[in-house]
Amino acid sequence: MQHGRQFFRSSRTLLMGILNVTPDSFSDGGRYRSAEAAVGRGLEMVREGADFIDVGGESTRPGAAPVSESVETRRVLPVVEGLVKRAGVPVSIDTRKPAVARRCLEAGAGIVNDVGGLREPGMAETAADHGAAVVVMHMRGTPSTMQSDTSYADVVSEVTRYLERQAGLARRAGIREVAVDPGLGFGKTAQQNFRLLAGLRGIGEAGYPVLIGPSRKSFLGSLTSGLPVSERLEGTLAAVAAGVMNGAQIVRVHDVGPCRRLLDVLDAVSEAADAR
Ligand code: HH2
Repeated sequence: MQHGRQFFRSSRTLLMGILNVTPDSFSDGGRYRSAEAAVGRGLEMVREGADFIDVGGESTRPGAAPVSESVETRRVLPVVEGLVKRAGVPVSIDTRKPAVARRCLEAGAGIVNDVGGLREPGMAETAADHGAAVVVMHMRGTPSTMQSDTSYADVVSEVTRYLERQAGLARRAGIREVAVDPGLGFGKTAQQNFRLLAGLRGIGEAGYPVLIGPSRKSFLGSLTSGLPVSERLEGTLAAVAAGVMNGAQIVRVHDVGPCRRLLDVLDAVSEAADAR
């Protein structure tokens, strides 16, 4: 239980380190074959400067096959338990399933990162009952269908409206802390992802902290002839910098050390601007 705790308010930009314990995530799938190895990577990310560790047990890359509740729970629970004991930072559970979220919250996770945006019945209540903070992300449909319709009249205003509606639902369910996320790479063209990064101020206007997750995603490789995942660090850092300068307060990344060093400089510049 994390009642009373504030996760998303900080004078510095917050960094969420990604820990996928899946065989098929697009960039780190299959890397951590035991819970112990995954916990070790989580602890390493804390040393590198992560403020939260986000544990995921189901890949949400375009076209990914869904996994069952029991498989997902078996993947994430021992890792969440290990990190709650040892990490010293809040643990976030990246899931669309209320039952998986509940098991992890009972084990001491403090944040539910829901790429389904609280659409699953019972998810908002589960988070509220455990005093969890929630990240509400925008995605049309599901990971298996999301790339089939990428037509938006105005992507920024449609995503903003959706996030405000789902964040309002979260507050009415009794969730105290809500962050909103435009869902970069989730059912959007490369151009639409760049438009969202440019339009983050509008998304943050309702007052919810904004989280972005551009890390290593394919839209960053799309500007050249298609950079592979292993060559998207600079693109990730550029997207993070642009996002933070446009108002993002939380960033979700794989490459924690380089990103923390980037954020330290950005935060120092913004502090200097405030001090003038
Ligand atoms: N992106 C992914 C997963 N979870 N959560 C939030 N809030 N925002 C995101 O942009 C986001 C997310 C997809 O990336 P990754 O976890 O690296 O890959 P996979 O889904 O293949 O495991």
